[in-house]
Amino acid sequence: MAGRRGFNVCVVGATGLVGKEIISILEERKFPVKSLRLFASERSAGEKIEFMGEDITVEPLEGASFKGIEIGLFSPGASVSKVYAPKATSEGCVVIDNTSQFRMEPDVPLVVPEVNPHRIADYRKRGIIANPNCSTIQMVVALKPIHDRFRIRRVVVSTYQSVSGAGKSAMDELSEQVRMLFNMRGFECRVFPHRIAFNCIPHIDIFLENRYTKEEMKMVLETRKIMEDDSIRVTATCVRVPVFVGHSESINIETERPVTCEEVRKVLEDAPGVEVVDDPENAEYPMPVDCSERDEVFVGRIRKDESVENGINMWVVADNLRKGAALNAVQIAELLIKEYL
Ligand code: NAP
Ligand code: 3JM
Repeated sequence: MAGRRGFNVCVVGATGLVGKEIISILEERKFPVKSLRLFASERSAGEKIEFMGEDITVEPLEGASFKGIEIGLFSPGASVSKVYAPKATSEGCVVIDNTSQFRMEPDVPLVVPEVNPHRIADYRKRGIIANPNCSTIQMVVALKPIHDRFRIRRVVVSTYQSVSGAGKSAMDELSEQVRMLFNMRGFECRVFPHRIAFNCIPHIDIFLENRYTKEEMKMVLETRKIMEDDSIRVTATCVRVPVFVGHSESINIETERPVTCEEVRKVLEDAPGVEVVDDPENAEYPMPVDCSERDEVFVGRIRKDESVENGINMWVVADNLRKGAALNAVQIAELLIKEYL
């Protein structure tokens, strides 16, 4: 790799679902990588991961130096980012962090390139740019163009989140439970608090004092920060469903200005990063099986909420590992190098 033009990059959490997706998206989008270092826990140190035809050895994060690394793409979990993101920035590396650790800190920008790319400039404050939660990202990509045109007052969202959002061990747990159930054998619940196979669990992340989960409050607080509008009222119910990849959301919107489905459809058809799939007569609407391994946020089932004056219902699906995490982070890195580095 020596001699190639580009940036010295590292991926922290490189062996995880998000980290692996980041590595393949860097390659796929031809991100200008001069050198790539991969970090994970002691458990996977020494493993090899291929990048641009070369095997790169995974290094342990503990004790690592970030000197000379210009961009760090982090997804090792919040408690690990809490310690290692500040270490990396103190050694001159700009961190794009996928965890919830820094998202709500006022001096850390929280960025979705289709919505608030100008905020990337604030990376100078702490050296960190936060990537929002997967469910928030796909929702705001669809909400922003509607808000700009019709002013959103209130959003009621219910999510149907795939198990890949909870990491590789969660995907293994769903596969194993399905296998065990078909073989009439017993199984343990290690990642989820209940059986996830053929079930729905209305509990993602921890419960808070207000009886909402932390995942639900991420959607409320992050949406307001990204849209730069604290007047938008948001309420969420987040549910884990037995789908491997792809988060779905039922979104109800109330707007200040009068709105029709045709107008919403047109606004969304013209919006960056959105694809409208809405042909109910032919049974066409977005579904996780069709939207995984795709980059766009898919919107369908657009219809008037007939119970209020200016209301719209819609169904939004995206690949949570791509637009919900790795792709959004790489898009931020692309803008960072184009505009600022
Ligand atoms: P995963 O498949 O479980 O992978 C976790 C990764 O973190 C692995 O590479 C793991 O290394 C590494 N890791 C764990 N503990 C570590 C430590 N002490 N030091 C160094 N590396 C460590 O999980 P994932 O799906 O990739 O998600 C990882 C994190 O990304 C989540 O916890 C979450 O904070 C964030 N995330 C964000 C979004 C989003 O919407 N932005 C979506 C999904 C996840 P080993 O393989 O060595 O254990
Ligand atoms: C920890 O589907 C999910 O569970 C959401 C993704 C996720 C996050 C996140 O991005 O908020 C999984 C595990 C976190 C976190 O708090 O960083």
